[in-house]
Amino acid sequence: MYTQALNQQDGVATQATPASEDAGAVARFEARVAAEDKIEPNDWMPAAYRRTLVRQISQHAHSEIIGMQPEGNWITRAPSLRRKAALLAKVQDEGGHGLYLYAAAETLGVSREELYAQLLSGKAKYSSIFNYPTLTWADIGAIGWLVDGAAIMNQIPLCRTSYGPYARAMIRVCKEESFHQRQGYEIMLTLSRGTAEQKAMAQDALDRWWWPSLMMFGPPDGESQHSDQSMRWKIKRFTNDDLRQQFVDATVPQGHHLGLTFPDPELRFDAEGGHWRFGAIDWAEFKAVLAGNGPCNRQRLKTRRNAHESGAWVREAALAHAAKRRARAAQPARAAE
Ligand code: BYC
Repeated sequence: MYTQALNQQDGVATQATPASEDAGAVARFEARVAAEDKIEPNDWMPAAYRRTLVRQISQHAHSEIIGMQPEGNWITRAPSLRRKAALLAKVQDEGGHGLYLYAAAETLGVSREELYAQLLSGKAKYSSIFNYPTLTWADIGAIGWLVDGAAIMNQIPLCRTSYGPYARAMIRVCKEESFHQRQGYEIMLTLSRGTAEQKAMAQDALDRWWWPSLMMFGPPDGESQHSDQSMRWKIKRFTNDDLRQQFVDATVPQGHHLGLTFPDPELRFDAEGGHWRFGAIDWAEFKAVLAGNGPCNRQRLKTRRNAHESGAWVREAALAHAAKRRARAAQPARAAE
């Protein structure tokens, strides 16, 4: 049996390397993964598998929570009651996704407080895409269409990821993301078929969100430090470049249907390969955003920290309420003594 003790490594709580991580245990684990068995919280798993899952699931949870901000920015300015209701529901869904994912990470033995502390201190990563500003209403359409579209492309395969709680959380998340993608595309369709000014607004949003959306899939395969191992463990089911290409192939015809132009002069259909080929991604920009120097990194963290601090009374009240209920539940037992 492995020990439940957790230690600190790379800023992430990890299981101490257990004495029993012998070749036999590892081989049995690998055979289960190869047989598409789901690994469950109480099953034996290599410490590095646990660490990788905590890293990926918690970064994913942080992305959902930080991802509420760019769109939350437009709730009070949505152009109609219908748009406002849909956007409000979408932003609430993102909060819910964050909660499922934190709960999935907790099954690996890490506490939610620890994960929040990593986010608030700036130590933990979250998706690069949420460090860009939402300047116009069309950005809400572009986020739904492109950002949620990219998220679905990445997350549908995660419904088959080898860790059971993560895979199950992804099933519901993907259903909701698919609604988000459609509401975004419908905003883009309405704007593209509207006045010249509205169409120009949709084009401008596509121009600004296209390249950052492609960066969401992570560095090119040759530079992806975790992909090989994560693919072997069936945590990831496709590489970053494969998913990026699938996204481009699915999205370019949708953009053409809108009558919009992609901000990539090298974009062309390769009839032989059956793929849309695209130009070079600016990886220097991606690295700058990851290093904390994107247009909104500081603002996003500041807003999250403020929300955490100003929500302290809610957490205290919930704890006090739970303590009161526990005390009340214990009373009849004491009276009977
Ligand atoms: N942004 O070895 P790699 C959403 C990091 S939003 C920031 O390829 P891996 C939503 C990576 O963490 C999407 N960091 O890593 C939609 C690693 O750094 P560390 C959130 C990135 O893990 C609408 C380093 O670069 N989705 O759902 O094998 C509204 C090397 O990369 C990014 C998920 O999180 C990036 N774009 O592959 C609201 C999906 N890309 O950890 C919310 C689950 C890479 O060594 N995650 N990095 O310091 C995944 O599928 C994988 O973690 C990734 C990266 C494909 C993202």
